[in-house]
Amino acid sequence: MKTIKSNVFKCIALSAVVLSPLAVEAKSLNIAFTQTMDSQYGAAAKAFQSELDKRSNHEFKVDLKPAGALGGEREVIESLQLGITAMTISSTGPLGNFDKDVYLFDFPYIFKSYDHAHKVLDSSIGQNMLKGLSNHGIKGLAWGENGFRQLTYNGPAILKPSDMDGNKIRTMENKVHLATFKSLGSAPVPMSWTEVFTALQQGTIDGQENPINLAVTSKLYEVQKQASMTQHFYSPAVIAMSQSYWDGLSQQEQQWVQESANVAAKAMRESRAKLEAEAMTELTKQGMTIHTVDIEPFIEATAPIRKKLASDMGFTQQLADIEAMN
Ligand code: EAX
Repeated sequence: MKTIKSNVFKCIALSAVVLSPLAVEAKSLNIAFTQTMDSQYGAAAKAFQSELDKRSNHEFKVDLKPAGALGGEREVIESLQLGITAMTISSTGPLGNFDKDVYLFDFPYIFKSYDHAHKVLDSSIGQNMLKGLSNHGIKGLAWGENGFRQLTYNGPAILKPSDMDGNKIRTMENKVHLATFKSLGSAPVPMSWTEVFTALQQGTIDGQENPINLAVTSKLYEVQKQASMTQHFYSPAVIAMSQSYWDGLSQQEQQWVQESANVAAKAMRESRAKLEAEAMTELTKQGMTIHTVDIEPFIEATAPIRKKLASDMGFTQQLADIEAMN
């Protein structure tokens, strides 16, 4: 009886396959990110979604998971490595914990402008960095953009490095960032972005640092009175896929994904530029005071830690190469 039954099932299953050769099952794909839909992350995710839909003739069902719906950046990267989440758009914040080569881009004041950063990311330095992620279960597709990071905080104005003294600033879970803030006398508190708003609201930290437009899209003006435009780190964003998900795609599908990621990276840079240009006016309107600061003293104050970390981590030559590309 059992055999007859299972043979019947086999027959039904087989005929379903034989009878519907044209029905290609849509591949579902989640893109996780911690920022909102109206940020540059949302712009990149939407661009990827529509581009892939177009190129693959609806073969992929792309779901956007904004605002930390699938966890913080560190958790999502782990989830990519395990093949649970297919894709992410993430800052490099926690990435150095998985591939220490990426720390190179997290050094303070190594990129002089957006043009300089783009030149480096689009050169063999940036492209080899993406390739290297494959050794860690992550397929690096393209460099999008988070932006230059600025301080937002409550308390006395920060206009020069010594004003940072004792400030409890949230940093990303990144040892280069932590060391930089400590060297300036600040008391950095590393945490996932998903916990930052509540920590600011409860006053367990005084401030945070991120591209200024994220203070608009994440409504940080509700809990922060001031901002200082210190531009201390340039923050790239990686558009990345789970290596095992990537390996399971056909060559044609991989090409569609890669091309769509390139379009998304471009959209992300454009969106960042637009949102950043509007941010100061919007934040002032929301009652924040924005200080433009002389960054030279900050560049000088971070010179010793830049030098020390570069030599400890073996990046002295790479930093010189980056500087020469300005
Ligand atoms: O990736 O954690 C952070 O501060 C990041 O810059 C932000 O969530 C975007």
